[in-house]
Amino acid sequence: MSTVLDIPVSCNGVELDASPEYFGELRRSSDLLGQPEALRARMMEDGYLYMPGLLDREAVRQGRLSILEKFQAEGALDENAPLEEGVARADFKGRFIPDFAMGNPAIEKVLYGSRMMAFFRDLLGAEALHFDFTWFRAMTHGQASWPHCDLVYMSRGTHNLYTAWTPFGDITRELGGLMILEKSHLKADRIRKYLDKDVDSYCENKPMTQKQEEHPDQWLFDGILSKQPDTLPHKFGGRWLTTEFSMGDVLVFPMSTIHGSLDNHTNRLRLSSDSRYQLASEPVDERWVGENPPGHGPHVHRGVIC
Ligand SMILES: O=C(O)CCC(=O)C(=O)O
Ligand SMILES: [Fe+2]
Repeated sequence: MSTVLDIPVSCNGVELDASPEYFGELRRSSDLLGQPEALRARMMEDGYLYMPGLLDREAVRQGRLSILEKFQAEGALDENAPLEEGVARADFKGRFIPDFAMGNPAIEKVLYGSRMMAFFRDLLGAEALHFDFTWFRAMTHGQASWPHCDLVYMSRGTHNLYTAWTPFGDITRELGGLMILEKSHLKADRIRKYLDKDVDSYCENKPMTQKQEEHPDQWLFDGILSKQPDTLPHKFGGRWLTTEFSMGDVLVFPMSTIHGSLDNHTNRLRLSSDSRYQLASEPVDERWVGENPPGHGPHVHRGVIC
């Protein structure tokens, strides 16, 4: 069986085995809020912390509306549906929209406001800082993220770094949402070669591939761990874990946890962000901080000896 309530469980069209040995629910850790030791222990044990209701739901809703208003202004939404539902026009294709999120007070209040920063101060044990770059995604029908670890995109500062994945809408199973490969943070040795990569680095001592020579402006490596998400539970021995997320929830995980997302099977936008937090005292990956974070691309490419 690969369906739950008749909704296919899939990632970029690849069906996942939804039987209980291979697919399950994220564990909720909101009962540990305000207990830093217990939060750290749970993070070490599970490789993630799912914190339902950590954020103010109304503030998240205001953030959602601010994004939907921008889509409405560009004519991306179905005018016959209420704005809040975020129904996309049939010809609209979702995309990565950091430009809608950065400098947007309604979004930054949620992601970098007191609740989130206090949570990371507790988890990290001292003053936290956040990256200035905000990853924000509007996913439409059939769009999802392939399995990966975040380290390959942001390893140039401390590796004691966390991602917060924040839904900006109630994300039912048919809208997709994030999934985590159970206990994958404990299997880092098995993917060491992958984790040591940096999507903006190239091998100085190896000839460029023809593709790289033809498209020097493109990514050298896309950071994807696997395009066979269905095989990973068998290969690593853990289930894919997800849940039905609500506005106000946050899912936090470290750089070595394997994760991806499920397909959106609706005509509504799946809105979510990923933001990053670390100790203020530790080195920062320069690509993601400053007034105009440089981000990925040829301007930050580095030659390394492979
Ligand atoms: O929302 C997604 O599809 C992917 C998010 C992700 O990879 C992350 O939060 O690190
Ligand atoms: Fe990620």
